[in-house]
Amino acid sequence: IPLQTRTVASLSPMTATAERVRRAMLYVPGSEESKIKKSLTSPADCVIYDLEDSVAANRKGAAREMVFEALKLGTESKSELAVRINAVSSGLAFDDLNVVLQSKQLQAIVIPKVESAKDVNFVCQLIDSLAVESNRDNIQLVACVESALGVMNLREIATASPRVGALLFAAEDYCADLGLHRSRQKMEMLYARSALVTAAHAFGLQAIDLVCMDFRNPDVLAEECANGRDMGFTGKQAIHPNQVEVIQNTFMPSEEQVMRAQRIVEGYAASEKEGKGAYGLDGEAIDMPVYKWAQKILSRVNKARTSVDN
Ligand code: 1VU
Repeated sequence: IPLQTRTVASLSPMTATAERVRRAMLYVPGSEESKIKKSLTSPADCVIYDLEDSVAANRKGAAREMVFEALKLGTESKSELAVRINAVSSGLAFDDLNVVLQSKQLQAIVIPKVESAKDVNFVCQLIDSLAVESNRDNIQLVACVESALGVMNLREIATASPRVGALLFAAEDYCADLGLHRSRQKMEMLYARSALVTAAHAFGLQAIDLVCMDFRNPDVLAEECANGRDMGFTGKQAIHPNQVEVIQNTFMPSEEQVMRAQRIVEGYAASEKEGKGAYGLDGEAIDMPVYKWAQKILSRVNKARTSVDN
């Protein structure tokens, strides 16, 4: 399917375990039936049924059951099906996992407030002992880093288990932890977001950016998406269905970039045949780092294409 003939937002994330596409990850409160229903037809790459902050304390038990049922209904969904459990430190995570790991459809667990490898290991051990056997190998982890300690321990979190597929930055709790005011410019989080992106790329993981809380303002969303993409994030969290398409389109190389990358790769191969490591294209020097950039762009698009074909 030629990429140019479809909008990038229509690409499906269903693909091999290690190659899941996660540009837009939409939270759906696990205790709200109408939103769960709406999520079943969402084009989001990943739907995250939330058992944590969007669920009131007195609805936790009901939410677990509702999410379990929602996962069953998601069989036909094109989205990756994930559940955000409560933090390991909350004492609620075992009860969450005890229910959702009985699902054959669950594809990812989002672990909030991860501060060290121990949090990841706790969840891995429960997957190994409680998950339905036929689904056990399919379950990936998204580790949410939302504190100063989590940022300090990024390496051990990223490498805690091969199940970890993505690191996710959560701005609200990070700002609360450090007593920061979240600004539109986001300078107060620059170090933490850069550190997370760097750790993710160093260990071959995806990097998921913060939530745009101003969910009725398309300008702020577009600005945030471009900022996150330019920093190296590969996707972004969403809290409202109307954020999904903008996020998906931003976290995909543009057609212009893809065409340039194709020309760079072709030109580089030709120049190498002539024994040259650098050549000029449209007045700009193309050398090995630019060639690697072009390869990365094409590889990202090919992964998305593969996911469409599957
Ligand atoms: O048209 P309908 O009535 O059928 O549907 C509404 C609404 O139910 C639905 N909708 C959603 N469906 C699925 N997932 C969602 N997240 C979601 N949000 C809304 O879309 C239709 C239009 O909705 P609306 O514009 O009237 O929006 P509401 O006022 O109903 O809801 C706004 C909020 C922000 C409350 C809602 O979008 C929401 O609950 N979002 C998720 C919040 C969440 O999960 N927070 C925790 C994760 S974020 C985090 O922890 C970092 C701070």
